[in-house]
Amino acid sequence: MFQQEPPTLGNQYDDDRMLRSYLSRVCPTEVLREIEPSLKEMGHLAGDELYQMQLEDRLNEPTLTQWDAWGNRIDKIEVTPLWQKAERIAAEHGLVATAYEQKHGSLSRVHQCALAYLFTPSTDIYSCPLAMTDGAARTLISSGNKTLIERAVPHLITRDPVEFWTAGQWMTELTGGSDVGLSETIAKRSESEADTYLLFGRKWFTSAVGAQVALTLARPEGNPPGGRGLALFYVETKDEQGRLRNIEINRLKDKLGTRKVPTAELTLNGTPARLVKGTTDGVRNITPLLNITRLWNGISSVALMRRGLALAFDYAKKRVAFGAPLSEKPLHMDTLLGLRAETEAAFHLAFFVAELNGLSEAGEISETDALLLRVLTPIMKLTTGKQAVMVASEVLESFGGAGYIEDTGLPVLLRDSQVLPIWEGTTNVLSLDTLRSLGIHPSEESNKLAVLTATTTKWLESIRSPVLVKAARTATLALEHSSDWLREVVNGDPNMLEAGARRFAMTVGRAVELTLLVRHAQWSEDNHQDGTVTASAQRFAQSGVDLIIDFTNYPAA
Ligand code: MFK
Repeated sequence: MFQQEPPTLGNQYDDDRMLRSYLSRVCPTEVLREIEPSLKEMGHLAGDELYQMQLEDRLNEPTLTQWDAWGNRIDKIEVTPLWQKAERIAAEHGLVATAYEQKHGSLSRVHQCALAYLFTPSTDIYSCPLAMTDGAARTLISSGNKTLIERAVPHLITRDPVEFWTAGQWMTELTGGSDVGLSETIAKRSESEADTYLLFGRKWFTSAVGAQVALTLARPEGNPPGGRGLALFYVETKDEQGRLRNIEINRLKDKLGTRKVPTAELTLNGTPARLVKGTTDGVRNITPLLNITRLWNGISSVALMRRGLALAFDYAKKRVAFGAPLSEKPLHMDTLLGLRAETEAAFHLAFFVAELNGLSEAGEISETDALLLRVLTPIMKLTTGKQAVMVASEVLESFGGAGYIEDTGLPVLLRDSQVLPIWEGTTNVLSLDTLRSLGIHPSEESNKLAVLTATTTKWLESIRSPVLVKAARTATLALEHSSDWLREVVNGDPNMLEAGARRFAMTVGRAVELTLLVRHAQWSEDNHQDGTVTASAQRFAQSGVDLIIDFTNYPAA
């Protein structure tokens, strides 16, 4: 009787031409030689032991036990076996630490992101607590708060699983996940403990609630409304006996995806907390955390896209229909190659933002690159998040009915991808952040976009291959159109500017992705006689780069 062979995974580093080719361009030979063993090891774990465990762990979910047998409120969260293992592996393999040990200067961040990219698809969004841990370490370091840096950072960046702490990020309240300035949590000075505040309020969406510490926002009594009236606080969630410090976990969220992540609603009932940096400007002070988690979001997007493709390409070799394996069917392969082009484009943007973070953290960033980092972070997050959902949906379809069946382990790819455009700033909120990062005000024309286009023009100077020259032209025209649109609307009807912000940000995102892809394709042709990236660039250039619509008036609903 017929038996279908399932898709399988090999070493996820060895099998990933895209990652290896990228690293061999950006890393000096010596650096690549030093980091490769760690990547091979993670690639092996991700394709073998962790992947098998992930399939076995499929039906497990975190549990919340609110009361013990004797009526004591305990609010104990237990995560699944996969997550327990993921925490240990993450610490030992330096999933956060690598970026802080700075063994390879600015490339340490690229190394860490490559590890995260390999680890993420086999650990059911354990990247969420890691992202927040990384973001909390970066935020505390940049706050200059010596006491908190000495107290917490060594735990957040250690490789010792016993000493390792994860961090939460408690921002969202019932008033809103986007308009954080509306937060209602109040901070009262403690009368008994110096330098301590007590927090009272309700946090409506706190991811990975098992963390030992959290960064959160609250309004010190008497402060004005809005984001400026909030302050950034550091919380240690448990006391020496392991009891929550005046925190009640009301319930776990019943989410579409990320089901392994214990996301909870909390009541803070006098939770002790310390100021991280001043008594105001909490929103501004928490932005280093947001920018790091947005980087992780982009890396997770490309990681899930790549996992889907690894399974789909493998399956295409094994699945026979209408007389031949799917891998010999032009239409099936054309579909997969389209997804590969999207993935490759997204990959280069996400890792370029990782490079910029690395330069910043190593203290080597130029003024231009610092500007690019600020502008491209929201653009990268919003562009790759959308691509991840599209690619995951198509990957499921490429399996036919099997892609819709839970115990293949495929549907989770789509469910988990769907969170990527939502959390850490929705597409629309990040489109507006893009305008904010460009310094756009109705009366003031920004030249920051010109800095970006000057940079992409420079990257494209050395393109010679005729196919790539044509693709580069598409990117350049899209960026020119973006600049023209912005110039046109910036001094006109503010509704036009806001209404077009998503199309503008997505166009810049896709155009920069194409530029980076073209640059890498030329390098691949020159150094490896490899035309695969060129094929992706050619295809991506014709897959909708310029999304701007030139309305003459603000369109009525
Ligand atoms: C898989 C990996 C991912 C892991 C995810 C972990 C799970 C976490 C689950 C969550 O979703 S946690 C919640 C995530 N929430 C958000 O991301 C909030 C989305 N909303 C925004 O980003 C809004 O734009 C924002 C809250 C920042 C707007 O608030 P305000 O009060 O209107 O801020 P305002 O006045 O625009 O900005 C305050 C200051 O911060 C300004 O600087 P100045 O004070 O100097 O003028 C801004 O320029 C600055 N700022 C804002 N965003 C910035 C920034 N600076 C740098 N980078 C940014 N991104």
